[in-house]
Parts: sequence; C-alpha cells; structure tokens
Amino acid sequence: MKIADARVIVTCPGRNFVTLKITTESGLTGVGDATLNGRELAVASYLTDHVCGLLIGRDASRINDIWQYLYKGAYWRRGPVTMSAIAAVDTALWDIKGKAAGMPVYQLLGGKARAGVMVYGHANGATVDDAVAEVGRYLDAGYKAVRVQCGVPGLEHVYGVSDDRDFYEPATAGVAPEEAVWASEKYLDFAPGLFAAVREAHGFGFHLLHDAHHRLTPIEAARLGKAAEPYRLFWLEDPISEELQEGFRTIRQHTTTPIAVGEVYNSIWDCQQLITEQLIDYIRTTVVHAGGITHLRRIFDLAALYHVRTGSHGATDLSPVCMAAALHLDISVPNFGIQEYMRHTPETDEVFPHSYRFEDGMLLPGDEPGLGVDIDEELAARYPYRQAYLPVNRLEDGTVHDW
Ligand code: EZ4
Ligand code: CO
Repeated sequence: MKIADARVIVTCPGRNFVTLKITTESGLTGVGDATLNGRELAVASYLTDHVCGLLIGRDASRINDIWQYLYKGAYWRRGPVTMSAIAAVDTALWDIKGKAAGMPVYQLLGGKARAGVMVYGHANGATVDDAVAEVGRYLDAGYKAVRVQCGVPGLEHVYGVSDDRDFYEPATAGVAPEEAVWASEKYLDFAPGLFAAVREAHGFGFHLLHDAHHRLTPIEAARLGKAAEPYRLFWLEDPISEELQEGFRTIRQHTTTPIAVGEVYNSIWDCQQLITEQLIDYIRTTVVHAGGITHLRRIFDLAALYHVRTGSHGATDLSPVCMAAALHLDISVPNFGIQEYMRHTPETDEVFPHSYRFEDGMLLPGDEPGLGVDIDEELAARYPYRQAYLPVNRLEDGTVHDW
C-alpha cells in the first residue's frame, strides 16, 4: 500500500475548494478536503510545497504514524493552515483504508451507532416575517432542526442573512473583504422577538438553533441566553469570541440555554478547558479544520467523557469531501448531537460526486467502500480559483469587530 502520488486540486465551482488526492501504487485513490475559507492557497502551498513529497513511498495504511509524523515532525504545531493540511492527508488515507478493506469508513470506526445523522438547515430572512416563512420551508422539506438568522433593524448588512434563499454563501468575490457595521445593542433588543415569532408560528415540535457569530461579550451573551430560555433553543452558537475559554463561565452562570462553539478551533487543546469544565454543550470542530477523522475522533471522545455532544460545522465552504467524512464519524460516535448542513450548488455537487443523501431530516453516508465521494478532475479544471473573502465587521465607531 505504498503511496505513489499526492496532488492538490484547487477549483471554484461557485466557491473555492482545495482537495488533496492520494494514489497508491496499487491504484487505490483517496480524497481529503483542505479548504480554508479565504486562505485557500496557503493550505494548497503547505501541501504541495511541504507535504506531498513526504508522502511518496510511505505506507498508506499507517494513518496514525503519518499523522504524528506530519504533526510533530513539522515542529510548528496546531493552527488552521497546518491542521487543515494534515486533515486532508488523514481523510484521504481513511478513504483509501476503507477501499482496501472493502468497507465504508463508518464500519472501520466501529459501525453505525444510529440510523442516520440529524442535520440542521439554514433559514434566514431580511425581516422577522421572511425568517419565519423560511423556517416553514425547511420544516416542509422534512428538517427536524432549523437555524434562524435575521436582519436587524438599523443595521444594513447582517452576516448570515442572504438574498439567495437556496444557496447561502457568506464569502464574496474580490481582492478585499466587504465591510459591514455591527451594533450588539440593536441585535440584543431584537433577537428574542425573532425566537418568539418563530415559536408562535411553528410551535415547539422541532429544534431551533441560532448563531451569534462570536460578536457578544460574556455578559451580553448571558443576557441573550436568558432571554431565549422560553423559546427552548437547541443551542446558541458562538456567543463570544472563541479565544476566551474562561468567558463561557459567565454565560453558564446565568442561563440554561445550551451553548455550542468550536468551528474555528483546530485542535483538542483549543477546547480542552471548555469540555473538561463542562462550559459548553456542543463542540463544533470539523474534520477539515481539526486534523481529520483521526484527531476529531479524539476531541469527540474527550467530549463524551464530559457529556458534551458533537455539532460539527458544515457550511458551504466545507466541501462534499469533508461532509462525507463527517457523516461516517457522526453516525458512529456515541455522543453525536447534530450536524450542520448547507446544501452545495449543483455545480459543486457535480465536481464532487457523492453517495450521501438527505432523507427525512437526516443525512445518510454511502455504503460503498471508503468515504463514497470523489472529485471529477476534468470538470474541476474548468473552474479556476477566484479570490473571495468573508466580510469584516466594524462597530459604529469604526473599531474592527468579530463578525
Ligand atoms: O462563518 O462557514 O455556522 N456556520 C457559520 C458559517 C461560517 C463560515 C466560515 O467559513 O458560522 O457561516
Ligand atoms: Co457558526
């Protein structure tokens, strides 16, 4: 099972994706997602210039050894670029191992622990009425869980609210990020009314989620969590900036609204305190940004000890390759909570043919050997990379703020 080739494919079928493809001497192939939104080419270079050459001739079956070799051997540990690059190698090697064993990857991880993977969809609207109607569309489509985001009166652009109802994409093309103005007071006065309107219109028979996108201070987040209690959120996501782990204590002291965080974390050390002190309820780390299936499994296992459940990030910038890998892990771990799912555009789905499917509010991984996902390289080559970035937020006095 020697590795004969490893190469990076950058493509933009509507948005940018970076994919690593590994081929063994026996002709087995595996794919791994390496997409880091807005910093795609940094990971592509890390892989092409520093990693691909190291893989040639190595035994593809030795996933743990290769993981440690790339992580410890680099000297410079952690960080999103490094961990996304290692994730891509790890994911591709699990794909190959599955194909070599003739089994879907979830079998290698211990088999199914549940029938399917509950996902949440993204309802958003410029006004409360729009957002409430969008929640209804998701419920009609069979979703059991819906995240709701809404424009805020007095603010022109609000992150997470899009004009395109079907395919939401927060990054915009251009050489520099778009800039928007943010005011927490306006948002805090408004948000509880949004949850009330959604529950009034659609009842309590589904899970309702909301993302604060790291914008609040701990005491503001505590206030929002408390105000949201009557509407029984499944979770309040990213209430404060992710660096301040101690800050979650303040939120916890004041509210029973469950807390989710972790989409920008890339290692177990980033969330160790949050998990072991039970300051959160859901950990949102993903396959692509947290070191692949191998490392994410460690995070999930630590979380299980402390009754923290999984809730992996799954926005459009995580490619179908990441989604396939996430589903194999989600379906097998004991402490699965929920999986984020934003539909990709038809162009993206064509470039990444995959066998996972949506059924009755759940995603089901494919049953063929490996991950059940591939990249159509010829098609990918028709969509060259385009610079695109997430927006930057400023407060009303001009200060750069978390988005
Ligand atoms: O900001 O995927 O929960 N989902 C989100 C997303 C993230 C982007 C970052 O690349 O918060 O919109
Ligand atoms: Co988020």
